[in-house]
Amino acid sequence: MVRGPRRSNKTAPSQERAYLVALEHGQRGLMSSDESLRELGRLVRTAGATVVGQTVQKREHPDPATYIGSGKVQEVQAAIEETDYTLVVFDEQLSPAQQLRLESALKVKVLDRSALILDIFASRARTREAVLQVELAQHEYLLPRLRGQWQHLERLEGAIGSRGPGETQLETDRRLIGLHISRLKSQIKDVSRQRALHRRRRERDGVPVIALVGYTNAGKSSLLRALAGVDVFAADALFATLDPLTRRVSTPDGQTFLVTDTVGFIQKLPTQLISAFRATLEELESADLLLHVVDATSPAIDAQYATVMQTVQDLGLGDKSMLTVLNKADGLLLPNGTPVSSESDIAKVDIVSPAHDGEDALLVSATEGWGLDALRRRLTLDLYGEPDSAY
Ligand SMILES: Nc1nc2c(ncn2[C@@H]2O[C@H](COP(=O)(O)OP(=O)(O)OP(=O)(O)O)[C@@H](O)[C@H]2O)c(=O)[nH]1
Ligand SMILES: [Mg+2]
Repeated sequence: MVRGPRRSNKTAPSQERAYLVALEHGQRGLMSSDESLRELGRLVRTAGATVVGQTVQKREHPDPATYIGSGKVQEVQAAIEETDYTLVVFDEQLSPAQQLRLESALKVKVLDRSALILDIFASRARTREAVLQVELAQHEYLLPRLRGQWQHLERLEGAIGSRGPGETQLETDRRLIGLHISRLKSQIKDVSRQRALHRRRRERDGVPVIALVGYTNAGKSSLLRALAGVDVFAADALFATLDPLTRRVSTPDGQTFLVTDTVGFIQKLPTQLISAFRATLEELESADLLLHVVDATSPAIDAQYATVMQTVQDLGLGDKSMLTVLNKADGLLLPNGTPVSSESDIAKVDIVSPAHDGEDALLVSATEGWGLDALRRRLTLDLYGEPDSAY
């Protein structure tokens, strides 16, 4: 169920009908607006709504007032006739003022990509740490948008109860949220301290740590499952994994690594989420190696690869050693056009992408178990510096 920044959607229908809006402007992102819209559609479906229509606006710059311009707003307004949408989702972060204006023009809930991602994260959070982090991100998102929350009260000017002693309801609310944010931050700090203790204990064990990074849905959890031979939740949904999970992986000659699975990345990831997830992402900081899992079958492979590389940079992890694996090799085609159908086929695949810069990237299929011996061999070599004699 899609929950907006406003909490009071008591009358929400059982399945929301979402209309998607993207803007193609001078400042192009890593993905084309079509690819980005397709991704937004998957996010919407992951959040439990149906996509009933979409539109792309072309403008040199986003309109400061309505993001897409008033003419386009009218067009979106008219689309309700045909599509009966209950919700409009914008493919980028809207300013609080834009969101408010769009909501009053369109008379339905307006969400942006950030709110949608926050919603999915909220429904996925399981551990105390993830719950705290998502709650922090939601409050930070909500804070500058509070005006909309209390609009109905402002309209009832003078109504009893709409003013606190010496301050407006809005100010009281901002202050409460501010307090809650600092409380959440200190709770997260506690969890983070415990995590650091676990990490130090692991470091004392001297077992090298590999952290899986990659675009959401690339197959990180599936790869961990394949490597560790244990049950790890993997699903064809965006952000299936939120909580870091570490498993021991052994090679046939008894070498071991710890492999940590974490939250996936996505383009236009809300800044609140990146900072809120710092505690989780600290797992990446202590890793000896980042194993970058790429979905080799994705039509947006280059943009996804670039997004992950950029996010790794933004997190200050640019200096870490990284090994790239191109996953889902079973879904690729050979140069002669026939599908890859066995492990030995993967050596013949020809991939032209920055994700595959020749010598380094390894092709694997996590679900078929292909290429895993080569991967284990390579990891042993990188982390223990000697060939694994068992192979
Ligand atoms: N065909 C094929 N599908 C795969 C492979 N690896 C993973 N998948 C599928 O891709 C989807 C996503 O896999 P996950 O392992 O959940 O991906 P993830 O990177 O952990 O995703 P998030 O946790 O959402 O970031 C699932 O439906 C998997 O079954 C593979 O090698 N081949
Ligand atoms: Mg996962």
